Amino acid sequence: MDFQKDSYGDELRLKAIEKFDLISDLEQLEQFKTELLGRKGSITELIKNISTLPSDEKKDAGKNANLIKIFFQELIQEKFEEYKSNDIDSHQSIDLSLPGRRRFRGSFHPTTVVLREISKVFTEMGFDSAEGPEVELDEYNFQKLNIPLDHPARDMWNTLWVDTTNDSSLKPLLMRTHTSPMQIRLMEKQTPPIRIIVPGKTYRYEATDATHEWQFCQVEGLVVDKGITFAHLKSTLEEFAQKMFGHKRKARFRCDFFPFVEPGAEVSIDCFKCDGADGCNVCGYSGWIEIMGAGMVHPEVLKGVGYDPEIYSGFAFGMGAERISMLKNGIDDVRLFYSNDLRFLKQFS
Ligand code: FA5
Repeated sequence: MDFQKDSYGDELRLKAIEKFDLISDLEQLEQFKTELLGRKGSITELIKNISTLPSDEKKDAGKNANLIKIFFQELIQEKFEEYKSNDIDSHQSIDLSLPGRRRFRGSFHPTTVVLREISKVFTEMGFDSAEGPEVELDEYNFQKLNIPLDHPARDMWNTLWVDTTNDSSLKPLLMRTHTSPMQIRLMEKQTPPIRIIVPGKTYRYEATDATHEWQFCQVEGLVVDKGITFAHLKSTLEEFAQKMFGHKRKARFRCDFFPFVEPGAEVSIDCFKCDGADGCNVCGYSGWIEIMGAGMVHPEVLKGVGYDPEIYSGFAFGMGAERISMLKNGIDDVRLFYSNDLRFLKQFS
């Protein structure tokens, strides 16, 4: 390539060539490439700096910097090829006495593990399984669940909205704050009897702490048929708690408010860390960890999907998958699930 002496970037080019000549292995070559062409590499910086030059110098400087970039890209590529072919050559004489290379084996993420366990328990009880959209309509996430536009209960779910201002034909969209919208989608499509679970991701605009993430998974459950009562709800969830956590853990039902159920309940399990005794940082010193909301499907919700509440009744529940895994595995911070620390994740392989 034709480089002008003392032109823009020439000093950098000469120094880089000197460095290149000293490279003796693939690792050094990789590092050289990053130092030169990486996001903060010296050639990248050289190109960025052109904008600070007087306008009459910019054109030549740009041309030169580009030539330097192409020159090194080609040089590095050639060297890579050279190393690759050497590597192939060296493999042609195989040393059979060498121990084999250990293959890195991946494993399921702890959330996947717990979602599978939860699904197994409910499948054994005769539940089907379905999935639904993570980007959801306001209509399904709130309105059809008995939460009209200005209802204060919306404050219970800090919402991440999808910006639809560029397209007036779009209805208000959001990242679903819970899996409950699937109750409506399923009931709109089917006639009872319904017995189904819906595992999936949910999103909330929430400050994180040991038990709160901004993105987590829930498993929704829905049962609708003639003659379904709160006793069915309680026995199903007690059966679930025993199968999931063993006979030692206690489940607690307390009244709670969710606009789409009546009556509503909050289900908690006694804390794995302090055994529900004195309380600890995991259970917020209450002795109990809340794992799900539940209740009898509200008659208004049943009417909304065209079911006659005089004929049909049902129950629903929504549980946090990570909270269940925390309880099962003694994990004391929900933020560990998605911080991508292999030391944590490998424990579940
Ligand atoms: C709901 O989301 C309701 N949809 C549940 C429901 C379904 C009630 C059907 C009645 C009938 P809630 O916001 O409490 O409720 O969340 C349910 C569960 O998700 C909680 O019990 C908890 O286990 C989990 N959860 C909630 N917020 C978080 C968070 N920020 N991080 C991790 N898990 C969470």
